[in-house]
Amino acid sequence: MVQRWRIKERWEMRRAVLCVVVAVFSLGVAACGSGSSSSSAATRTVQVDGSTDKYNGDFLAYFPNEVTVRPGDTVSFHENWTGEPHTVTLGTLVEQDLAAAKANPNAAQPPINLPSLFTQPGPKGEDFAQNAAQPCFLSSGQPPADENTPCSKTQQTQPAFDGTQPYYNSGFLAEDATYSIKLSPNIKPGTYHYYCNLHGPDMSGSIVVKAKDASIPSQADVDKTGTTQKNDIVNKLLPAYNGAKSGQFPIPNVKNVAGYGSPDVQTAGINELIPATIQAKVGQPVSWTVVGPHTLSFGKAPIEPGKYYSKAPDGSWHLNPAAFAPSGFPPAPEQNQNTPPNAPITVTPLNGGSYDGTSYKSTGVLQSFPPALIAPSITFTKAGTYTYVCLIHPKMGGVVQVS
Ligand SMILES: [Cu+2]
Repeated sequence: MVQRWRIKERWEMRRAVLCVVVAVFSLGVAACGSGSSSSSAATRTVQVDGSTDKYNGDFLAYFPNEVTVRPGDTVSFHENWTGEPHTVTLGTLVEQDLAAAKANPNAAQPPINLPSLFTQPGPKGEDFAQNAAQPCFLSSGQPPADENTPCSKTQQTQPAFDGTQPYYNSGFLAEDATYSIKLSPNIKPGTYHYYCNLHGPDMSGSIVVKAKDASIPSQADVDKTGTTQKNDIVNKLLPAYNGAKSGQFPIPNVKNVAGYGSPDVQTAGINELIPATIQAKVGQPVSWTVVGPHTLSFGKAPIEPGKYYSKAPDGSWHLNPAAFAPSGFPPAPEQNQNTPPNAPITVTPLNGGSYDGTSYKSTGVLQSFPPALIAPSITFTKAGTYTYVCLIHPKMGGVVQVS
């Protein structure tokens, strides 16, 4: 379990520069205003992740993080694809995990005991874990412990959520997926928590079930609360973003970054190459300090950015290994899994050799999180304009102008 959590961490949890692990629990922002009190069943939609016009980024959050409904109503989740994979996972086992994490917010290893979206790296690299990536709705017992074993087909048929099921997992939410939870007419009023089984307690939310005849906020109110919560996060990240764009970084000797964040914001990241255009000279290496899980990929890539997953006919989800593998780059340095988050920042260089623009060249996925960052470099051997992208995060691209 310890190792498994670290895999999750490597994806996102330690993205912020100089971070101190601070657990952020949903704050339960109360939606107010007049809403529906009709006796017919209502649907309320929650956004998973999202975007902003201020920068290209991701949000490890649900907007809003609390939604109020009644027995018999439906909560719909809409996945806004930023390249960060998510689930909506709930049930009494999730409540236990979340309660344990909340009771011990400074734990180096949050006590998450349920399956996580990705496998541990094997000989073929990481892949989706089928016990977490495929839907699973249990009325008793535990999800399969084996990463390659999905729940049975009958367990993948979704019943109404009645609040007593131990495990109720959407599975991986692909681009633009809508996942709906119909609440049983018999569900007890109360608060039901859910989380993303990749990003853990930091990415969680709650469904507040009121009495059958209660009034609930309208969808417009729900949307407004969600937008306010998202804007609050954006406003917290903007100073770091603007600083980076003007060349100010908290780490010495950093000029170019691939991905960025702030130690004050655990639940969102900036997926940009800063600066967007790098001026370079023939024969002089260009290097990037990577923050997050990113690739730097030049030339004709095996996939379109963000489209690194696929569903097989048997319902299993898989990562595209070619998308994540290095090409014309040495393998990424091993990250020390036991580095405490508050250790001093280290930047490990990764020499990608030379490039003349004629081939596909990619770092492969670099899992580069504070405090252990990776800095790939390339030496361009010909003048010209070189465009490049990250294959995980759509719209994360840049240019190197070499003279
Ligand atoms: Cu990226």
